[in-house]
Order: sequence, then C-alpha cells, then structure tokens
Amino acid sequence: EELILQMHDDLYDGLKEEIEEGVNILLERGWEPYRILTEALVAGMKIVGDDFRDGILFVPEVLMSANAMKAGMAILKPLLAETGAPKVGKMVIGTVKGDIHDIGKNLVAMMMEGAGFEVVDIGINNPVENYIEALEREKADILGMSALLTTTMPYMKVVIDTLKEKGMRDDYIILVGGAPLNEEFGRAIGADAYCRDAAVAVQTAKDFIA
Ligand code: B1M
Repeated sequence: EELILQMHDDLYDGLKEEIEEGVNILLERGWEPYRILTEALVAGMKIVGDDFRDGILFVPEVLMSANAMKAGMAILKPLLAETGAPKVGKMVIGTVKGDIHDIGKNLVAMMMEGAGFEVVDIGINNPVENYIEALEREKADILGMSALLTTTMPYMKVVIDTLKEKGMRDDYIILVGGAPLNEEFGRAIGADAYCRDAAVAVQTAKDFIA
C-alpha cells in the first residue's frame, strides 16, 4: 500500500497534519483502526527508532515524529473504545521514574480501554509513591508499568519490592512492558507477566481477570 509508505515517511518527517490526513483516508477506505495503528503508526515509529539508534535522527526530530504519532493515535482512540460494555477490571498504568517515553504506555492504555478495562493513566516519570497512591485510591486490580530505557527498567523492581514490603504485592496483577524488557526480566523482578505489545497486554489482563 503506497499510502502506508507515505505515512512512514511523514511520520519520519514529523508531519502531524499529513499523519492525521493519512489516518482519515485509511479509515474512509474501511481499514480497521487497529490495523492503521500497527501498520501505519507503530511500524513507522520503528523506522524512526532505528535511525535514532544509528545517530541519523536526533531528539528534536524524534519528538516531532512522536507528536505526529500521537495526533494519529488521538483520531483512532475513540474508535477503539468499546461502548457501553461493562468494565472488566481496573488498571493503573504509568511510565517509571526517570523515563519520559509515553507512546507505548498510551497505546496500551488505549487498547485496554477498548477492551473494556477502566484505565487510570498516571503519566510519566513516576516514583514508587505515585503508583502506590494511585493503586490505593483507585482500588485497581492491575498495575501496568512501562520503561523504554535500560537505565530505568530496574526501577520496576523497586516498585514491586516496595509493594512486597508493604504487604500489598499480592493485591494486584502486575504487568510490565517496554522495548528493552523481555520475559526473563519480567520474571526476575517478580512481575506477573511481561507484555511484548499492547495486544498481548490486553490478552494477558483478560486471562488473569477471568
Ligand atoms: Co528515546 N530512546 N530517548 N525518545 N526513543 C529509545 C527508547 C531508544 C531505544 C532509541 C535508540 O537508541 N534506538 C533509546 C534507549 C536505549 C537504551 O536504553 N538502551 C532511547 C534514548 C537513548 C533516549 C534518550 C536518552 C535520548 C537522549 O536524550 N540522548 C532520551 C531519554 C529521555 C528520558 O526518558 N529520560 C530519549 C528521548 C526520547 C524522545 C523524548 C525524543 C521520544 C519520546 C517521546 C514520547 O514518548 N512522548 C523518544 C522516542 C520516540 C524513542 C523511540 C524512537 C520510540 C519509542 C516509541 O514510542 N515506540 C525509541 C526507539 C525504540 O523503542 N526502538 C527510543 C513506539 C511504541 C508504540 O513502542 O514504546 O516499545 P513501545 O511500546 C510498545 C511495547 O514496548 C509495549 O506495548 C507498546 C505497544 O505495542 N509496551 C507495554 C510498552 N509499555 C508497556 C507497558 C505495559 C505493557 C506493554 O504495561 C502493561
């Protein structure tokens, strides 16, 4: 599909309006919102990520790409939401302390809401106190943590260990995700599951709640 390739280029160039237009055109063509999300936006961001890693793109450019991606996600968000379905569970989700990446977290939040979960998004750069305060206030069932940096992912263990110390660990299903994580890391820090992507997060949450 030519438009998909064009959108990858537009995302690369941080062209917000073009991304919005592309999303709308694909919707008019009858594409499923989830397909647009994965094939146009997430796949495009992968290219940005590769060139960021290789020193071809820099922070200001990647920020523009991220903003364009968010604009596309904003159009899809209401379309992914299931209407009127009874809420199946409640999740508190946030990116860990020291980490300001939020696209993946936002996507997980969107997909969880779409699947009928209530989601309380506490944003980025969260110290353990924020998680605990939100979990207690919201009487949540699930804790979701996101980290995109190898330097911030160990903080997930700090959160889980603190919950253990307070005798709260077993009150929640703890799901973790983010590009540098893997199954083994999830197990090592004592999470209930590592979720490779947003779809896996939804399925895993459903499996635990059922
Ligand atoms: Co940054 N960054 N970044 N960045 N950035 C990465 C992560 C990096 C891999 C790029 C690279 O070098 N290839 C690299 C990390 C290297 C490492 O740790 N080993 C990196 C770096 C180094 C940095 C800075 C340090 C750069 C600098 O300043 N020199 C800096 C750090 C800032 C900080 O956090 N303190 C930084 C800054 C930024 C921007 C601000 C420019 C921007 C973020 C904008 C924003 O989020 N609002 C940015 C971006 C955009 C990226 C890349 C290019 C893309 C991340 C993204 O949004 N992906 C990224 C490259 C990469 O990941 N390969 C990179 C799309 C998103 C849909 O995927 O987030 O993986 P992802 O989420 C997926 C899954 O991982 C999973 O589901 C999601 C959807 O399928 N998932 C979960 C994620 N969270 C989950 C939680 C769950 C479940 C599943 O809970 C249940």
